[in-house]
Amino acid sequence: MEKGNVLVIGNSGVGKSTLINGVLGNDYAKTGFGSTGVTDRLEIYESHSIPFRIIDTIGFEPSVFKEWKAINAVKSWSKQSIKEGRGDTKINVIWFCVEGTSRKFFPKAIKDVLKATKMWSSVPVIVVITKSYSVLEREENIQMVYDAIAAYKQYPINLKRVIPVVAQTYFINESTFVLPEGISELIAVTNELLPEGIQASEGDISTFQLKRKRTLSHGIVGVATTSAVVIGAVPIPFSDAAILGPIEVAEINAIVRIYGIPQDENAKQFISSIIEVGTVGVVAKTAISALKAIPGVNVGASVLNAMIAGSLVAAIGEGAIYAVEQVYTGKKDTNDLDWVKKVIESKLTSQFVEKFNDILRTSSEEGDLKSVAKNIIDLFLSEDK
Ligand SMILES: Nc1nc2c(ncn2[C@@H]2O[C@H](COP(=O)(O)OP(=O)(O)OP(=O)(O)O)[C@@H](O)[C@H]2O)c(=O)[nH]1
Ligand SMILES: [Mg+2]
Repeated sequence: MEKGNVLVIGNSGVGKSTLINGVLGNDYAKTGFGSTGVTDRLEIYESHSIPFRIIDTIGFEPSVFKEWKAINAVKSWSKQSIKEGRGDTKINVIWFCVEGTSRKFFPKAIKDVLKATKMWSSVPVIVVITKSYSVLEREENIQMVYDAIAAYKQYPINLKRVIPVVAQTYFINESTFVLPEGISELIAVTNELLPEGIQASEGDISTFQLKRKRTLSHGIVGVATTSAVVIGAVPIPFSDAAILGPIEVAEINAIVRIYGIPQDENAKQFISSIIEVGTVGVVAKTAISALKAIPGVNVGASVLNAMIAGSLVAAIGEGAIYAVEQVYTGKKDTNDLDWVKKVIESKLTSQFVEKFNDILRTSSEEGDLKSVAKNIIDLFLSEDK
């Protein structure tokens, strides 16, 4: 069975390392004595008796910089291990530590951690209230944690449990002390959550990767649109759509590469179907004639041509991203040529003319080409999908 990974985070000095010692039984983790024992990078602990690794992070200082240092350390750990051929370094459960003795700082501490861990939004989280020495305050502290988390809806987390813990005997005086508590509950709940956590991290990673690919593709379409605007502004005696062929070829090829679609014969056909619709296809030609015939246009002929060229390349790029994403996620296949043609054609029909009208309306008379390109990109690529 796959060994899970538990990420332990929380402000500096809340007791993360002490907690880990409490869980692992032996003195695996370094704990802080004064300023020298502060963990200054990731420490990863394993024990034969427990089916998960525990990752101790550096404390979250109030400075933004430190916050990112801890999270970046975790990210590069994951990346590095995947490169080395080990795929078992995703975060499966988070122990999010807040200090029971300073509960008035719960909201601030919780906000910082929520922000930093937003890339793991579906990973199960256990909030550990460390140093829960006061038995009387425990219930109230649990409620305060729930309230603080509920106040930050913009950073959703998969909160599963709040557990007050004393990791090490706490001496009030020679004869009065608080015994360790909550550790075995923490281990049991973590165990229970591991299967779900292993699935969740798969999901988070693929959503994250999909978003990255989409952002990169938007960048490609932006560049292609800008080139099309520049080319379109120069009067040329050829058919407008065909002149954009090379730009579209580069655009679609780049998108296909970003999504890692295998470059086989099917993919080549798939790409040429898209280009065909955008260059010599009837729908593209009809769209262009429609745009040229819009009455009462207050921009010059060359700016109008620039807008048409840019819009065409942006619309095709947007359609291509959608189509390629369907292939990437396994919903469609590159040999489904009729389908992909329809997708691209649909991007060039009524919606297209509508968007173009918006661009016309928002562009000023003198309309420099840069702002024309920017308007087009914003309009075609801004919708949330
Ligand atoms: N007695 C007792 N002391 C604790 C407990 N938890 C934390 N402490 C003390 O609190 C101090 C800080 O604990 P650490 O575990 O080093 O805190 P940390 O979160 O790892 O701190 P950084 O590594 O700086 O981020 C140490 O002096 C611990 O001994 C506990 O449950 N019982
Ligand atoms: Mg520590």
